[in-house]
Amino acid sequence: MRQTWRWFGPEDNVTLPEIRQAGVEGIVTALYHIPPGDVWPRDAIRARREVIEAAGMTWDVVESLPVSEDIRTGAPAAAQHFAHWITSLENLAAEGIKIICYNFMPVLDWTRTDLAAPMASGATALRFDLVDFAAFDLFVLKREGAVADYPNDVVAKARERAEHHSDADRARLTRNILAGLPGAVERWTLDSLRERLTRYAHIDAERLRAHLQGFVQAVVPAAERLGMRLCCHPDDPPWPLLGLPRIMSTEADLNWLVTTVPSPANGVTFCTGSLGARPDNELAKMLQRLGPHIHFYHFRNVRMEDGGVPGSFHEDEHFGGSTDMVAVLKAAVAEQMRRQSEGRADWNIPMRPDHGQNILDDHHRKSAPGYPAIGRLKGLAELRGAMLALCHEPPQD
Ligand SMILES: [Mn+2]
Repeated sequence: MRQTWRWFGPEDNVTLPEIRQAGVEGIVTALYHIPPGDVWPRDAIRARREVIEAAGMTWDVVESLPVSEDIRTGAPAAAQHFAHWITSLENLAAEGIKIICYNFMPVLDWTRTDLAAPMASGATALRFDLVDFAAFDLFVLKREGAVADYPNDVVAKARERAEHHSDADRARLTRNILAGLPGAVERWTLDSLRERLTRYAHIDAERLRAHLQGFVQAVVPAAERLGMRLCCHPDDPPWPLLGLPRIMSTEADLNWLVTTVPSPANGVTFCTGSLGARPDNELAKMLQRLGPHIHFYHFRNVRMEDGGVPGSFHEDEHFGGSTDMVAVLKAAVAEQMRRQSEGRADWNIPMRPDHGQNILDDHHRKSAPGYPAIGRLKGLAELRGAMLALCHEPPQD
């Protein structure tokens, strides 16, 4: 597997020379300043590629080429945005970038209630507390009908917690949850979130799936012609939130995607962190079965705290948590060997350590939530050791 690392561009406090020192081969990045729906110009792609190559690495994966809310909601602008997305693919392919990660999560990209939950070791980690989330939904956002989305005991606990919330508690919880919205958190208010939610008032899972199907039908033929591999990232966390449908949460969901438009260009990002928050996702077995359709790995481990769907969880160390990471890596190595034996050109699937806990100097350095330098370096180093051991062939004597 090819060892890659997510870089948020020139604004990222973790620099390219530092990433190179972590033993990274390839970079995963995006042109974050271009709004969803707009074309990525070829000269901007080239400039970014050249910065990465000057630092001794290659731009291996785009994460993400954003899918606009107009596409997800089936708004009139969707057809034009399909065309723009395809033009961006053409420009990326012309610069030699062939693996494109995207997601189809309505409104929220990812959701946590605590961005620095203390761990027993002294590390801090991202955490999702279902009671806190319900307290936000029911008593801060005050979403209509929200009470039906939570078990009775969760509603009771959320009510009790909300009664003891100070203004500062409510503000912190709101900020943490809004951090998963695309763009700067300062842009978002409860009213703008409510406005976004109303756009989905008549969109259920079936309707959203139809919009995803329309999207892949439009873009996959272009990607195939360009020799590219598209990979949809699963939902994080993998269940509906705030009444919004989510359709990339389970093995059945991922299978539906890859079979609805069968093509080597229509695949998935196998994110063990997102998928691992559900006990019914058996990751190593899922990887074996979905193997031929996986174009990108995110290796991360979560600890399910109650095993519920929805439930509470936190981001554990890469070899801690509820997922048997060695079993996952064994399955990934088997898929690599299978592709090599078939003569597939795409056997060297890029992987990246997806998130890390804040450890050591991470506590003093501002980085994107979940993306500290040292916590990820530790994760990558552990994953690299395990991958090398699993691929090692003893010398013949
Ligand atoms: Mn991921």
